[in-house]
Amino acid sequence: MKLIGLFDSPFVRRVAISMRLQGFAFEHVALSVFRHIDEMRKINPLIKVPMLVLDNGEKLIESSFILDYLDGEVAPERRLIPAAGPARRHIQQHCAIALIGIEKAVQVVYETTLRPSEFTYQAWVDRCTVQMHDAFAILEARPLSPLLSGAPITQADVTCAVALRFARFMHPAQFEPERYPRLQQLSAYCEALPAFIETPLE
Ligand SMILES: N[C@@H](CCC(=O)N[C@@H](CS)C(=O)NCC(=O)O)C(=O)O
Repeated sequence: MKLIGLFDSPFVRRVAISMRLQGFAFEHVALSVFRHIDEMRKINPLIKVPMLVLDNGEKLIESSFILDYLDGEVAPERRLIPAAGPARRHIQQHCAIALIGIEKAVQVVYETTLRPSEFTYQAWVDRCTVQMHDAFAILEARPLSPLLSGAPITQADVTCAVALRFARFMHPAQFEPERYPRLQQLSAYCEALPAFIETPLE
């Protein structure tokens, strides 16, 4: 399989980390949606990452659907989201909130770096920044992840840790060390795992 996209994309990074955790071999095709547009368009005319190209040539987009496909390819105990039941809903909703944190962090980056500075719409930046923090605050208010007391890792852990790492990296002034202590603890634990270390954001 080939995974298209850079690890500075949290959507790509969570797929790559999940693949490593689940033992999938893949070739990483490190193309940027901004710097390699022509090459990217040949592979994915939508110029979005991640894309997973299966060995039969089938192309999958949208990180949540890619992860769902991968979960379907492993034994039940290796799934990162269970196939059914309350735990599935809980983990999916946890991921959904973390993905909003990511999406808002990305929107601030796009608004402040892709537009000429005189066209930055500060009210939108402020709104997205508040929404980003609201998402992390909701996650922070939830119980500490069972991963930290020895439970198997889930997609909620992966996506939460990837989200916090990305948001902190992109917006360091927004994330003083004492903010979101539970999430920081989860992030520190996850970022020390081989699957995370082998998938560096920078
Ligand atoms: N919901 C999508 C989001 C993917 C996404 O927005 N990726 C960004 C990179 S972080 C991208 O492709 N940006 C290029 C663009 O939006 O034109 C997913 O989870 O895969």
